[in-house]
Amino acid sequence: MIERIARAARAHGDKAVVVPISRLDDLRRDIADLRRANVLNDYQRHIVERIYGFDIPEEGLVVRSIVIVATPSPAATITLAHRGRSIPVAIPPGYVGHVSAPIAAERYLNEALAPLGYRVHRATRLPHKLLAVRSGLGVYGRNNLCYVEGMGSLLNLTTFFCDGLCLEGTWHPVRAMDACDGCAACRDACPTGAILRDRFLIDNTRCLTCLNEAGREYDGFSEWVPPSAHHAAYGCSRCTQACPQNRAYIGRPGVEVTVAEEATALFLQGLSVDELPAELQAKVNALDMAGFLGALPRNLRALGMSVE
Ligand code: B12
Ligand code: SF4
Ligand code: SF4
Repeated sequence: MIERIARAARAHGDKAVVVPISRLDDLRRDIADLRRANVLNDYQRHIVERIYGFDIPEEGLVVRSIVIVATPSPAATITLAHRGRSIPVAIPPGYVGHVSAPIAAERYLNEALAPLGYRVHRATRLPHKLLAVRSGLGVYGRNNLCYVEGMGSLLNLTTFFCDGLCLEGTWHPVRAMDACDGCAACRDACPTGAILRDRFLIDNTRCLTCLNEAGREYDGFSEWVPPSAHHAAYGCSRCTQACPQNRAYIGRPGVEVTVAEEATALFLQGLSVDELPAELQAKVNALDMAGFLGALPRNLRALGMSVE
């Protein structure tokens, strides 16, 4: 089963590993240790207490293993026509495919496992990076992202519960890349000082992405965010781009989408995907950006574009 899963993932350009469900207890212990160490800020506490969830689905699947899949996520550019100019706006790696890749992976895994009588179900609330690192699929970088061989950190992670039995599943130490020793490229590049000198965990409340993924309920940015920090439709690519371990993957052909003047005006109004014309909906869906349309007016304003 393990080889079948790995092969199916490889055939789709992904990487996958499997661990026994008993590892869930080890994960819980990791998180409990982290909480006890008293190193989490309020947002990190919120993530480990409210976003993470370790419950096994009670119906439909006798869960025996966990499958972790890494899918490359390229950068994208959306070129917006605005006041007679064409303005290329970046969508950093990590967004394209964040909706479509898990759906594709669920489909190909279920197809590959069907002859064995096994299935997978999305496990959306597990700590993805920790699981990827513990399973040996990746390692942490100093920027707190997960690095997978052949992808750098330009990827999405998806986790699944599976009813197939996995007895092996090696468990690795929580470790950072050797390349991080003596390197500070990501910290130097971080526009908001989120990557700290004195501890490994970033200050995620200072991460630009935390601020610019927010929807229309947040109208502006705090005064401590330098205007020069803004460089993308949403998210941030500075620590990813600066990392020498990503050099081989940065600049690979990404997704390119162009948007006409009237459509740019609709983005600047912050309309939801259902309110957009069909042709624009298709472009939004190709970039998996439907969840971030509410963030666009504020973020595009920060890049110098405006409705008036
Ligand atoms: C909440 C969240 C955010 C928040 C908070 C991010 C954060 N770092 O906490 C915000 C909105 C800021 C965010 C931003 C981004 N995110 Co995000 N995010 C998540 C989410 C939902 C949870 C992250 C999390 O668990 N944080 C809590 C902390 C406590 O966990 P941790 O970062 O793993 O920290 C561990 C280590 O620090 C370790 N540790 C502690 N001390 C030490 C010491 C040493 C030496 C070592 C080695 C380890 C170590 O212990 C901690 C717990 O295990 C995950 C999806 C998921 N469900 O897991 C996606 C996820 C992590 N995000 C993802 C992405 C792509 C991004 C962005 C790159 C998007 C972008 N382009 O802007 C940025 C990157 C920011 C960054 N540098 O981390 C991807 C990561 C892909 C990858 N290569 O790792 C994920 C996995 C989503 C996905 N399904 O693919 N994100
Ligand atoms: S830039 Fe340097 S320190 Fe940061 S993640 Fe990459 S190798 Fe590690
Ligand atoms: S994503 Fe941007 S703001 Fe967040 S830690 Fe990386 S460089 Fe800093």
